[in-house]
Amino acid sequence: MKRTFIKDLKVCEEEKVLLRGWVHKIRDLASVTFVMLRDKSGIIQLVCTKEQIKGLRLENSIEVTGMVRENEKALGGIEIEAEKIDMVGKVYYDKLPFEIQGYKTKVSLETQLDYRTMSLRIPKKKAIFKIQNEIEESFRRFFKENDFEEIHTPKIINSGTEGGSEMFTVDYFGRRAFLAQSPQFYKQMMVGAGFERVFEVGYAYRAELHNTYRHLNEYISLDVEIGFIKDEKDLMDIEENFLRYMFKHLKETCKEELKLYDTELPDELNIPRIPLSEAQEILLAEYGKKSPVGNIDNEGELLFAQYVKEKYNCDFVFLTEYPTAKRPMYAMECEDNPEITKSFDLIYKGLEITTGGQRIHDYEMLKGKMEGLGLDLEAFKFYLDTFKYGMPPHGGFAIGLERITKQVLDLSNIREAALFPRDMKRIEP
Ligand code: AMO
Repeated sequence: MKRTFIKDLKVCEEEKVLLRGWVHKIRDLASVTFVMLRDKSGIIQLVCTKEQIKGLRLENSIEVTGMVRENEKALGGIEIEAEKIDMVGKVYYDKLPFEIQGYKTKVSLETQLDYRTMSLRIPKKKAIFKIQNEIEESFRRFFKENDFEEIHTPKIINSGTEGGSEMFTVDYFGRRAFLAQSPQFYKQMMVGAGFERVFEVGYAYRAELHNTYRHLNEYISLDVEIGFIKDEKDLMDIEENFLRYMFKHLKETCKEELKLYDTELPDELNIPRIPLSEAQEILLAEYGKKSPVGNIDNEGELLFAQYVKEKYNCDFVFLTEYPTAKRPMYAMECEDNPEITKSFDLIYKGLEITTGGQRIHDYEMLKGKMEGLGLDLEAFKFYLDTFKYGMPPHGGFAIGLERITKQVLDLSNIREAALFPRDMKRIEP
Protein backbone atom coordinates (compact mmCIF):
# COMPACT_ATOMS: atom_id res chain seq x y z
CA MET A 1 0.00 0.00 0.00
CA LYS A 2 1.27 3.51 -0.81
CA ARG A 3 1.98 5.80 2.13
CA THR A 4 -0.32 8.81 2.58
CA PHE A 5 0.85 12.06 4.15
CA ILE A 6 -1.44 13.40 6.85
CA LYS A 7 -2.06 16.62 4.89
CA ASP A 8 -3.53 14.55 2.05
CA LEU A 9 -6.11 12.71 4.15
CA LYS A 10 -9.60 13.69 3.05
CA VAL A 11 -12.84 13.95 5.00
CA CYS A 12 -15.61 11.56 3.95
CA GLU A 13 -13.19 9.20 2.32
CA GLU A 14 -13.74 5.98 4.19
CA GLU A 15 -10.80 4.05 2.95
CA LYS A 16 -7.82 2.20 4.25
CA VAL A 17 -4.59 4.17 4.46
CA LEU A 18 -0.96 3.65 5.40
CA LEU A 19 0.53 6.40 7.54
CA ARG A 20 4.01 6.88 8.97
CA GLY A 21 5.26 9.25 11.62
CA TRP A 22 6.05 9.86 15.27
CA VAL A 23 3.98 9.39 18.40
CA HIS A 24 3.11 12.96 19.34
CA LYS A 25 0.78 12.26 22.25
CA ILE A 26 -0.86 9.27 23.95
CA ARG A 27 -4.22 9.60 25.71
CA ASP A 28 -5.08 6.34 27.40
CA LEU A 29 -8.62 6.77 28.78
CA ALA A 30 -10.77 4.17 30.47
CA SER A 31 -12.97 3.47 27.48
CA VAL A 32 -10.80 4.50 24.55
CA THR A 33 -7.18 5.18 23.62
CA PHE A 34 -5.99 7.92 21.32
CA VAL A 35 -2.58 8.39 19.81
CA MET A 36 -1.76 11.61 18.04
CA LEU A 37 0.44 10.79 15.07
CA ARG A 38 2.72 13.46 13.63
CA ASP A 39 4.39 13.33 10.24
CA LYS A 40 6.18 16.00 8.23
CA SER A 41 2.88 17.39 7.03
CA GLY A 42 0.59 17.43 10.07
CA ILE A 43 -0.99 15.69 13.05
CA ILE A 44 -3.87 13.19 13.09
CA GLN A 45 -5.76 11.30 15.79
CA LEU A 46 -5.56 7.52 15.81
CA VAL A 47 -8.19 5.54 17.67
CA CYS A 48 -6.44 2.49 19.08
CA THR A 49 -6.97 -0.49 21.31
CA LYS A 50 -5.01 -0.96 24.53
CA GLU A 51 -3.26 -3.90 22.94
CA GLN A 52 -2.08 -1.81 19.99
CA ILE A 53 -0.35 0.81 22.14
CA LYS A 54 1.45 -1.64 24.40
CA GLY A 55 5.10 -0.54 24.70
CA LEU A 56 4.50 2.61 22.68
CA ARG A 57 6.22 5.76 23.98
CA LEU A 58 6.29 9.39 22.97
CA GLU A 59 8.40 10.00 19.83
CA ASN A 60 8.55 6.35 18.79
CA SER A 61 8.36 6.27 15.03
CA ILE A 62 5.55 4.03 13.82
CA GLU A 63 3.78 2.73 10.75
CA VAL A 64 -0.01 2.57 10.89
CA THR A 65 -2.68 1.08 8.70
CA GLY A 66 -6.26 2.03 9.40
CA MET A 67 -9.57 3.33 8.16
CA VAL A 68 -10.29 7.03 7.66
CA ARG A 69 -13.35 8.08 9.68
CA GLU A 70 -15.17 11.36 9.94
CA ASN A 71 -15.21 12.83 13.47
CA GLU A 72 -16.24 16.42 14.04
CA LYS A 73 -14.46 16.54 17.37
CA ALA A 74 -11.09 15.44 15.98
CA LEU A 75 -8.47 17.81 14.62
CA GLY A 76 -9.31 18.46 10.94
CA GLY A 77 -12.62 16.60 11.28
CA ILE A 78 -11.14 13.15 10.68
CA GLU A 79 -9.48 10.39 12.60
CA ILE A 80 -8.01 7.00 11.83
CA GLU A 81 -9.31 3.80 13.28
CA ALA A 82 -6.06 1.93 13.65
CA GLU A 83 -5.97 -1.65 12.42
CA LYS A 84 -2.26 -2.29 12.80
CA ILE A 85 0.55 -0.32 14.43
CA ASP A 86 4.18 -1.28 13.88
CA MET A 87 6.97 0.37 15.78
CA VAL A 88 9.71 1.11 13.26
CA GLY A 89 11.96 3.36 15.34
CA LYS A 90 12.59 2.67 19.02
CA VAL A 91 13.30 5.32 21.66
CA TYR A 92 16.09 5.25 24.23
CA TYR A 93 15.47 7.90 26.86
CA ASP A 94 14.50 8.28 30.48
CA LYS A 95 12.99 11.70 29.97
CA LEU A 96 12.59 13.78 26.80
CA PRO A 97 14.75 16.95 26.88
CA PHE A 98 11.49 18.92 26.60
CA GLU A 99 7.91 18.28 25.58
CA ILE A 100 7.20 18.27 21.87
CA GLN A 101 3.45 18.23 22.32
CA GLY A 102 2.42 21.06 24.62
CA TYR A 103 5.84 22.66 24.16
CA LYS A 104 6.37 25.53 26.56
CA THR A 105 8.18 28.65 25.42
CA LYS A 106 10.20 28.65 28.61
CA VAL A 107 12.65 26.13 27.17
CA SER A 108 15.77 28.24 26.66
CA LEU A 109 17.04 28.81 23.15
CA GLU A 110 20.35 27.22 24.17
CA THR A 111 18.58 23.98 25.15
CA GLN A 112 16.52 24.04 21.97
CA LEU A 113 19.70 24.40 19.94
CA ASP A 114 21.57 21.74 21.91
CA TYR A 115 18.76 19.29 21.07
CA ARG A 116 18.13 20.66 17.60
CA THR A 117 16.67 17.52 16.03
CA MET A 118 14.15 17.47 18.85
CA SER A 119 13.27 21.18 18.86
CA LEU A 120 12.70 21.02 15.11
CA ARG A 121 10.00 18.41 15.76
CA ILE A 122 7.95 21.09 17.53
CA PRO A 123 5.42 22.14 14.87
CA LYS A 124 5.80 25.84 15.66
CA LYS A 125 9.59 25.64 15.29
CA LYS A 126 9.36 23.58 12.13
CA ALA A 127 7.02 26.21 10.67
CA ILE A 128 9.89 28.74 10.68
CA PHE A 129 11.69 26.65 8.10
CA LYS A 130 8.67 26.06 5.91
CA ILE A 131 8.34 29.84 5.74
CA GLN A 132 12.06 30.29 5.17
CA ASN A 133 11.90 27.70 2.43
CA GLU A 134 9.10 29.59 0.72
CA ILE A 135 11.01 32.89 1.02
CA GLU A 136 13.87 31.17 -0.80
CA GLU A 137 11.47 29.64 -3.33
CA SER A 138 9.85 33.01 -4.05
CA PHE A 139 13.32 34.54 -4.47
CA ARG A 140 14.26 31.91 -7.05
CA ARG A 141 10.94 32.13 -8.86
CA PHE A 142 10.83 35.92 -8.98
CA PHE A 143 14.33 36.31 -10.32
CA LYS A 144 14.02 33.47 -12.81
CA GLU A 145 10.77 34.98 -14.10
CA ASN A 146 12.69 38.23 -14.57
CA ASP A 147 15.43 36.73 -16.75
CA PHE A 148 18.02 36.17 -14.03
CA GLU A 149 20.17 33.06 -13.93
CA GLU A 150 21.11 31.20 -10.78
CA ILE A 151 24.83 30.89 -10.14
CA HIS A 152 27.08 29.23 -7.58
CA THR A 153 30.36 30.93 -6.80
CA PRO A 154 33.34 29.72 -4.75
CA LYS A 155 33.27 29.95 -1.00
CA ILE A 156 37.00 29.32 -0.66
CA ILE A 157 38.71 32.43 -1.95
CA ASN A 158 42.02 34.24 -1.85
CA SER A 159 41.04 37.79 -0.94
CA GLY A 160 38.42 39.74 0.96
CA THR A 161 35.46 41.48 -0.62
CA GLU A 162 33.86 43.56 2.08
CA GLY A 163 37.01 44.98 3.68
CA GLY A 164 37.77 44.71 7.37
CA SER A 165 39.36 41.75 9.04
CA GLU A 166 36.20 39.69 9.49
CA MET A 167 37.38 36.67 7.54
CA PHE A 168 37.87 33.06 8.49
CA THR A 169 41.17 31.67 7.26
CA VAL A 170 41.52 28.22 5.78
CA ASP A 171 44.65 26.18 5.30
CA TYR A 172 44.43 25.48 1.58
CA PHE A 173 47.17 22.93 0.85
CA GLY A 174 49.67 24.98 2.81
CA ARG A 175 48.47 28.32 1.42
CA ARG A 176 46.33 30.74 3.34
CA ALA A 177 42.83 31.09 1.90
CA PHE A 178 39.60 32.59 3.24
CA LEU A 179 35.93 31.73 3.50
CA ALA A 180 33.91 34.16 1.36
CA GLN A 181 32.18 36.99 3.25
CA SER A 182 29.96 37.50 0.22
CA PRO A 183 29.85 36.44 -3.45
CA GLN A 184 30.36 40.12 -4.27
CA PHE A 185 33.30 39.95 -6.72
CA TYR A 186 32.06 36.81 -8.42
CA LYS A 187 28.53 38.02 -8.98
CA GLN A 188 29.95 41.18 -10.57
CA MET A 189 32.31 39.07 -12.67
CA MET A 190 29.33 37.04 -13.88
CA VAL A 191 27.68 40.23 -15.13
CA GLY A 192 30.96 40.88 -16.93
CA ALA A 193 30.88 37.31 -18.24
CA GLY A 194 27.82 38.22 -20.25
CA PHE A 195 25.19 36.64 -17.99
CA GLU A 196 23.95 40.20 -17.25
CA ARG A 197 21.48 39.21 -14.54
CA VAL A 198 22.42 36.70 -11.89
CA PHE A 199 21.37 35.58 -8.45
CA GLU A 200 22.80 33.23 -5.87
CA VAL A 201 21.57 31.52 -2.73
CA GLY A 202 24.60 30.54 -0.72
CA TYR A 203 26.46 30.63 2.55
CA ALA A 204 28.46 33.68 3.56
CA TYR A 205 30.98 33.66 6.38
CA ARG A 206 31.72 36.48 8.79
CA ALA A 207 34.34 36.12 11.52
CA GLU A 208 32.64 38.95 13.38
CA LEU A 209 33.18 39.07 17.12
CA HIS A 210 29.50 39.81 17.61
CA ASN A 211 27.44 37.77 19.95
CA THR A 212 24.05 39.38 19.31
CA TYR A 213 20.48 38.50 18.43
CA ARG A 214 21.09 39.54 14.81
CA HIS A 215 24.51 38.16 13.87
CA LEU A 216 25.53 34.70 12.73
CA ASN A 217 29.03 33.70 11.69
CA GLU A 218 27.62 31.61 8.85
CA TYR A 219 24.49 32.87 7.17
CA ILE A 220 22.61 32.39 3.91
CA SER A 221 22.88 35.28 1.54
CA LEU A 222 20.35 35.94 -1.23
CA ASP A 223 22.46 37.82 -3.73
CA VAL A 224 21.47 39.67 -6.88
CA GLU A 225 23.54 41.46 -9.52
CA ILE A 226 22.21 43.26 -12.59
CA GLY A 227 23.98 44.70 -15.62
CA PHE A 228 22.97 47.75 -17.65
CA ILE A 229 21.24 49.61 -14.85
CA LYS A 230 20.68 53.35 -14.91
CA ASP A 231 21.39 53.85 -11.23
CA GLU A 232 20.66 52.47 -7.76
CA LYS A 233 16.96 53.33 -8.05
CA ASP A 234 16.58 50.46 -10.53
CA LEU A 235 17.89 48.16 -7.80
CA MET A 236 15.53 49.43 -5.13
CA ASP A 237 12.65 49.07 -7.60
CA ILE A 238 13.47 45.44 -8.25
CA GLU A 239 13.97 44.61 -4.57
CA GLU A 240 10.63 46.23 -3.75
CA ASN A 241 8.94 44.22 -6.49
CA PHE A 242 10.52 41.07 -5.16
CA LEU A 243 9.20 41.79 -1.66
CA ARG A 244 5.67 42.28 -3.01
CA TYR A 245 5.97 38.96 -4.81
CA MET A 246 7.38 37.27 -1.71
CA PHE A 247 4.58 38.42 0.60
CA LYS A 248 1.95 37.27 -1.89
CA HIS A 249 3.70 33.92 -2.23
CA LEU A 250 3.91 33.48 1.57
CA LYS A 251 0.22 34.23 1.97
CA GLU A 252 -0.58 31.59 -0.63
CA THR A 253 1.77 28.87 0.57
CA CYS A 254 2.14 29.31 4.35
CA LYS A 255 -1.33 30.10 5.68
CA GLU A 256 -1.19 27.57 8.52
CA GLU A 257 2.39 28.32 9.49
CA LEU A 258 1.77 32.08 9.56
CA LYS A 259 -1.21 31.57 11.86
CA LEU A 260 1.14 30.08 14.47
CA TYR A 261 3.01 33.39 14.50
CA ASP A 262 0.33 36.05 14.73
CA THR A 263 2.19 38.12 12.16
CA GLU A 264 0.67 40.53 9.66
CA LEU A 265 2.03 40.55 6.13
CA PRO A 266 1.46 43.73 4.15
CA ASP A 267 -1.04 43.77 1.26
CA GLU A 268 0.61 46.76 -0.32
CA LEU A 269 4.16 47.96 -0.25
CA ASN A 270 5.47 51.43 -1.01
CA ILE A 271 8.82 51.74 0.64
CA PRO A 272 10.03 55.26 1.43
CA ARG A 273 13.58 56.12 0.31
CA ILE A 274 15.33 58.50 2.66
CA PRO A 275 18.94 59.70 2.50
CA LEU A 276 20.96 58.59 5.50
CA SER A 277 21.87 62.16 6.51
CA GLU A 278 18.18 63.11 6.52
CA ALA A 279 17.35 60.09 8.67
CA GLN A 280 20.08 61.12 11.11
CA GLU A 281 18.61 64.64 11.31
CA ILE A 282 15.12 63.25 11.92
CA LEU A 283 16.45 61.00 14.69
CA LEU A 284 18.09 63.95 16.38
CA ALA A 285 15.11 66.28 15.98
CA GLU A 286 12.39 63.76 16.88
CA TYR A 287 14.09 61.54 19.46
CA GLY A 288 17.20 63.48 20.52
CA LYS A 289 19.13 60.48 19.20
CA LYS A 290 22.67 61.16 18.01
CA SER A 291 24.06 58.87 15.31
CA PRO A 292 27.61 57.76 14.67
CA VAL A 293 29.32 59.50 11.71
CA GLY A 294 28.06 58.04 8.43
CA ASN A 295 25.81 55.43 9.98
CA ILE A 296 22.85 54.70 12.21
CA ASP A 297 23.34 52.35 15.13
CA ASN A 298 20.95 49.61 16.13
CA GLU A 299 18.97 51.77 18.53
CA GLY A 300 18.70 54.41 15.78
CA GLU A 301 17.42 51.81 13.31
CA LEU A 302 14.69 50.79 15.73
CA LEU A 303 13.68 54.39 16.44
CA PHE A 304 13.71 55.29 12.78
CA ALA A 305 11.57 52.26 11.96
CA GLN A 306 9.06 53.55 14.51
CA TYR A 307 9.08 56.97 12.84
CA VAL A 308 8.58 55.46 9.38
CA LYS A 309 5.77 53.23 10.61
CA GLU A 310 3.93 56.23 12.05
CA LYS A 311 4.55 58.56 9.12
CA TYR A 312 4.32 56.16 6.15
CA ASN A 313 2.60 53.12 7.68
CA CYS A 314 5.38 50.94 6.32
CA ASP A 315 7.60 48.35 8.02
CA PHE A 316 10.38 49.00 5.53
CA VAL A 317 12.61 51.94 4.72
CA PHE A 318 15.44 52.32 2.23
CA LEU A 319 18.26 54.45 3.64
CA THR A 320 20.17 55.89 0.71
CA GLU A 321 23.33 57.86 -0.07
CA TYR A 322 25.73 56.22 2.36
CA PRO A 323 29.06 58.02 2.69
CA THR A 324 31.92 56.80 0.50
CA ALA A 325 34.15 56.43 3.55
CA LYS A 326 31.77 53.84 5.04
CA ARG A 327 31.24 51.71 1.95
CA PRO A 328 33.53 49.11 0.34
CA MET A 329 35.84 50.20 -2.49
CA TYR A 330 33.52 48.87 -5.23
CA ALA A 331 30.70 51.33 -4.38
CA MET A 332 29.93 53.95 -7.07
CA GLU A 333 30.24 57.55 -5.95
CA CYS A 334 27.58 60.13 -6.82
CA GLU A 335 28.55 62.28 -9.83
CA ASP A 336 27.83 65.55 -8.02
CA ASN A 337 29.31 64.55 -4.66
CA PRO A 338 32.13 62.01 -4.37
CA GLU A 339 31.64 61.95 -0.62
CA ILE A 340 28.50 59.87 -0.98
CA THR A 341 27.75 56.65 -2.85
CA LYS A 342 24.86 55.32 -4.91
CA SER A 343 24.18 52.73 -2.29
CA PHE A 344 21.47 51.87 0.17
CA ASP A 345 20.44 49.72 3.11
CA LEU A 346 16.98 48.30 3.56
CA ILE A 347 15.66 48.36 7.11
CA TYR A 348 12.76 46.03 7.96
CA LYS A 349 11.05 46.48 11.33
CA GLY A 350 14.18 48.17 12.63
CA LEU A 351 16.76 45.68 11.37
CA GLU A 352 19.02 45.98 8.33
CA ILE A 353 18.19 43.11 6.00
CA THR A 354 19.88 44.36 2.82
CA THR A 355 22.83 46.31 1.55
CA GLY A 356 23.06 47.19 -2.11
CA GLY A 357 24.13 49.74 -4.63
CA GLN A 358 25.58 50.65 -7.96
CA ARG A 359 29.18 49.52 -8.45
CA ILE A 360 32.13 51.19 -10.10
CA HIS A 361 32.28 49.66 -13.60
CA ASP A 362 35.07 51.69 -15.17
CA TYR A 363 38.46 49.95 -15.05
CA GLU A 364 40.55 53.09 -14.53
CA MET A 365 38.21 54.42 -11.89
CA LEU A 366 38.22 51.14 -9.95
CA LYS A 367 41.98 50.75 -10.24
CA GLY A 368 42.48 54.32 -9.01
CA LYS A 369 40.16 53.68 -6.10
CA MET A 370 41.99 50.51 -5.10
CA GLU A 371 45.38 52.17 -5.38
CA GLY A 372 44.13 55.06 -3.29
CA LEU A 373 43.13 52.62 -0.58
CA GLY A 374 46.56 50.99 -0.70
CA LEU A 375 45.21 47.61 -1.86
CA ASP A 376 47.53 45.06 -3.44
CA LEU A 377 46.37 45.10 -7.07
CA GLU A 378 48.02 41.74 -7.75
CA ALA A 379 45.74 40.05 -5.20
CA PHE A 380 42.69 41.49 -6.94
CA LYS A 381 43.89 40.98 -10.52
CA PHE A 382 41.32 38.28 -11.29
CA TYR A 383 38.58 40.75 -10.35
CA LEU A 384 40.05 43.92 -11.81
CA ASP A 385 40.81 42.30 -15.17
CA THR A 386 37.08 41.76 -15.76
CA PHE A 387 36.69 45.53 -15.97
CA LYS A 388 39.05 45.82 -18.96
CA TYR A 389 36.59 44.28 -21.38
CA GLY A 390 33.52 46.47 -21.58
CA MET A 391 32.00 46.04 -18.14
CA PRO A 392 28.52 47.59 -18.26
CA PRO A 393 27.08 49.85 -15.55
CA HIS A 394 25.79 47.44 -12.92
CA GLY A 395 24.76 46.94 -9.34
CA GLY A 396 23.07 44.59 -6.96
CA PHE A 397 22.14 43.79 -3.43
CA ALA A 398 22.05 41.00 -0.87
CA ILE A 399 19.37 39.94 1.59
CA GLY A 400 20.24 37.93 4.69
CA LEU A 401 17.86 34.96 4.61
CA GLU A 402 17.84 34.36 8.37
CA ARG A 403 17.36 38.07 9.03
CA ILE A 404 14.37 38.44 6.72
CA THR A 405 12.83 35.26 8.19
CA LYS A 406 13.35 36.60 11.71
CA GLN A 407 11.65 39.88 10.82
CA VAL A 408 8.71 38.32 8.95
CA LEU A 409 7.92 36.24 12.04
CA ASP A 410 9.03 38.73 14.71
CA LEU A 411 11.42 36.16 16.18
CA SER A 412 13.51 37.55 18.97
CA ASN A 413 16.80 35.89 17.97
CA ILE A 414 18.29 35.19 14.53
CA ARG A 415 19.49 31.77 15.74
CA GLU A 416 15.89 30.58 15.72
CA ALA A 417 15.90 31.10 11.94
CA ALA A 418 18.98 28.93 11.32
CA LEU A 419 18.72 25.13 11.33
CA PHE A 420 22.15 24.69 12.86
CA PRO A 421 23.39 28.17 13.74
CA ARG A 422 27.06 29.00 13.91
CA ASP A 423 27.96 31.70 16.38
CA MET A 424 31.04 32.61 18.40
CA LYS A 425 30.44 29.79 20.84
CA ARG A 426 28.57 27.22 18.81
CA ILE A 427 29.90 24.94 16.10
CA GLU A 428 27.73 21.99 17.00
CA PRO A 429 25.32 20.37 16.50
P1 AMO B 1 26.41 43.27 3.85
O1 AMO B 1 27.74 43.00 4.45
O2 AMO B 1 25.68 44.46 4.39
O3 AMO B 1 26.56 43.52 2.29
O4 AMO B 1 25.49 42.00 3.98
C1 AMO B 1 24.26 41.95 3.30
C2 AMO B 1 23.17 41.40 4.20
O5 AMO B 1 23.56 40.13 4.71
C3 AMO B 1 23.07 39.96 6.01
N1 AMO B 1 24.18 39.79 6.96
C4 AMO B 1 24.15 38.97 8.04
N2 AMO B 1 23.19 38.16 8.51
C5 AMO B 1 23.46 37.46 9.63
N3 AMO B 1 24.61 37.53 10.30
C6 AMO B 1 25.63 38.33 9.87
N4 AMO B 1 26.77 38.37 10.52
C7 AMO B 1 25.41 39.11 8.68
N5 AMO B 1 26.15 39.98 7.97
C8 AMO B 1 25.39 40.38 6.93
C9 AMO B 1 22.28 41.19 6.35
C10 AMO B 1 22.90 42.23 5.45
O6 AMO B 1 22.04 43.30 5.18
N6 AMO B 1 28.24 42.52 -0.77
C11 AMO B 1 27.27 43.27 -0.01
C12 AMO B 1 25.91 43.20 -0.65
C13 AMO B 1 25.79 43.91 -1.98
O7 AMO B 1 26.12 45.12 -2.03
O8 AMO B 1 25.36 43.28 -2.96
C14 AMO B 1 27.19 42.69 1.41
O9 AMO B 1 27.54 41.57 1.66
O10 AMO B 1 20.92 40.95 6.00
